[in-house]
Amino acid sequence: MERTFTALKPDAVKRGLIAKIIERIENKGYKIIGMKMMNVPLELAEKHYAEHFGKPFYNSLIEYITSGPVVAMVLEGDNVILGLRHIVGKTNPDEADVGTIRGDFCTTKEYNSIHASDSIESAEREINLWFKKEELCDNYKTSLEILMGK
Ligand code: 3AN
Repeated sequence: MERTFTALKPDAVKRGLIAKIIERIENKGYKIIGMKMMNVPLELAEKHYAEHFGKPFYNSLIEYITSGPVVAMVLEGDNVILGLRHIVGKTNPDEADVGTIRGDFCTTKEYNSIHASDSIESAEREINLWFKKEELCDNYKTSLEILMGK
């Protein structure tokens, strides 16, 4: 069972898209084991986007992610890292398929509504960066898990 980190970015929160986006995640069958709404401290933003340091869009990326609340989550599921990236769609919403979150809800790379970890290594790093172990609720079964005897 894999885990990934995802965050609904400030544009998604401000536009009232929290429920619509989470509905897609839950409909797919991914289990939410951590969730919090928070303003992102500058230090956390810089650590999260460390790989983009020095790129032309770095400063605006940091400014944007710290500009309003985000909804941070940890999800669990079979191949959830790759599966969630498919639901999220390509970085550029103009190229993201219709039916994906970015394809359906946004129009710019800068404000592309949602972040999702892109590899096992990133997922582990980002989960540990954003959540304390005790903030994760991995002690319950979903109805699907109960049905499947898991
Ligand atoms: P993704 O979020 O699809 O994994 P990354 O990791 O390449 O994409 O980029 C992280 C974030 O940086 C993107 N979600 C987007 O908000 C922003 N970003 C990436 N490329 C650009 C760009 N060329 N111009 C402006 N913002 C960008």
